[in-house]
Amino acid sequence: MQRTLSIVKPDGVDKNLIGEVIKRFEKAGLKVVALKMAHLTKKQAEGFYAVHKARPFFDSLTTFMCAGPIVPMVLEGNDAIKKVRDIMGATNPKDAAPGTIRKDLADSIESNIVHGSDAPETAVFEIGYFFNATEILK
Ligand code: IDP
Ligand code: MG
Repeated sequence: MQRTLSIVKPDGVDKNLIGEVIKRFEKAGLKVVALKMAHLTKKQAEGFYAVHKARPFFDSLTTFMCAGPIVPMVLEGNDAIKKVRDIMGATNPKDAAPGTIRKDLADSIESNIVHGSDAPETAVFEIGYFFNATEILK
């Protein structure tokens, strides 16, 4: 069993795709064990994406991530981190495989609908960024 953090990004919420994203995760056998809606400040978005601080797209990405509400969630299941990444597709929708969220629904490399943790250590940090232990189902 593994846990990972996913987020429906502001573009996904704006396009009424919260249900569509969750449906794809649930269909793959992943369990939603925590879920909320949030609207990040610029500082909070910068803290979440701190690993990308040196990247040229950091300011644009963090501005985008606080432009509207988001839906962070914790997903649990076998190999959850990889499963979520596979369902999301490549960062750039142009490179994403058919049938993935980003290929089917995303507009651009930045506005790509969904986030998913990329490793066990990042999952722990990212889950803790949004949820207390008491907010996650046992
Ligand atoms: P990931 O979300 O597929 O893990 P990362 O490389 O971790 O991709 O980048 C985090 C987020 O930053 C991406 O999901 C996307 O929103 C944005 N991003 C990544 N690369 C670029 C870029 O080259 N231009 C603009 N935004 C980018
Ligand atoms: Mg990433």
